[in-house]
Amino acid sequence: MTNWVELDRQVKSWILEAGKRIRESFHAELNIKTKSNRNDLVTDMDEATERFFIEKIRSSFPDHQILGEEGFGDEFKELSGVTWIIDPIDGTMNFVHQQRNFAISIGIYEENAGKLGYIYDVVHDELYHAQKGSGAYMDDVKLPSLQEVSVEDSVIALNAQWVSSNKRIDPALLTPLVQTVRGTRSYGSAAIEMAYIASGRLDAYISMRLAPWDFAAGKILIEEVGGVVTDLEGKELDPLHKSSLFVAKPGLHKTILTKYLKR
Ligand code: 2AM
Ligand code: CA
Repeated sequence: MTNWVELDRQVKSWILEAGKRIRESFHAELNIKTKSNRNDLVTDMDEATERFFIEKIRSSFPDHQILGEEGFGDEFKELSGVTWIIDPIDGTMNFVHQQRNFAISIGIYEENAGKLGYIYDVVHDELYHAQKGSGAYMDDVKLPSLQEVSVEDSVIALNAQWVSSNKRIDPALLTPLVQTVRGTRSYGSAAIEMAYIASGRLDAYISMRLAPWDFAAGKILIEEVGGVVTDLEGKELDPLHKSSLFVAKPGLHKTILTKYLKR
C-alpha cells in the first residue's frame, strides 16, 4: 500500500531541491543540444534533473513505473500500479533564453487515474500542487473553484504559430476566437499555462501538440478546481500519448468548443 502522505512530503522536498539546483545553474555555462529540430532544445540540466528524480523514486519506491521526457525512465505501454510522469524542465526554450517561465512538472497516476499533480515555477518559487479529491493549492494557499466567464471577457493562451500557416490546424479556424476574446498570451510552457488556468490567471489554453509529460500534472490541478481538460475535439486525453490540448474554465470550455472549434 502506498503511503500517499509520506510520498507527497517526499516529492515536494525533491522538487524544491531540484529547483534550487536549477536556479544555481544560471551561473554556470549550459550545454545546449537539439533534439527533433533546431528549436527543440535540451540542456544538461534537463537531463540531470530527470536523473535526480529517477534516482530518488527508484530508491524510495522501487516498484513504481516512471515516464520521463528525457528517456531515463521505463518503457511501458499501459498505466498500472503507480506511474510517475515527469517533465524535468517544461519550457526549455524559456530556460535557455530567459531564465524564467519554465517549470518542473510531475503527475502521478494510480492505475488509470490521476492522483497527484505538481507544477513548480522554479524562478518564482511557487509550487502548485493537487491531490485528487482534496483540492488544489499554490504553496499553502487553497485555490478557489473556477468561475464562469464569457468569451468576450476571457484571456486565452495560444501560441502565434497556430494562427499562421502550420501543419496541424487551419490557421483561419482560430481567427474569430482571437478577435473576440479580451486578450491572448503565450508563456511557452504548457505547465505554467496550466498552472495559470488552475489559479485563474488565464481562462483557456489551446495547444496543438503536447506530450504526456506536458499535461499530466496540469490536468490533475485544473480538474480539482472545476476546469475542463480535453483535446481540441472535446475528447478525453490519452495519458500516454501526444495530442492537442484544450483547457478552459467551466462553461467557457463548452462555448468555445461548440461555437469556435467545431466548424
Ligand atoms: P518542453 O519545453 O518540455 O519541450 C512550448 O510551446 C510547450 O510545448 C512547452 O511546454 C514544451 O515543452 C512543449 N513542446 C515543445 N515541443 C514539443 C513537441 N514536439 N511535442 C510535445 N510538446 C512539445
Ligand atoms: Ca521538458
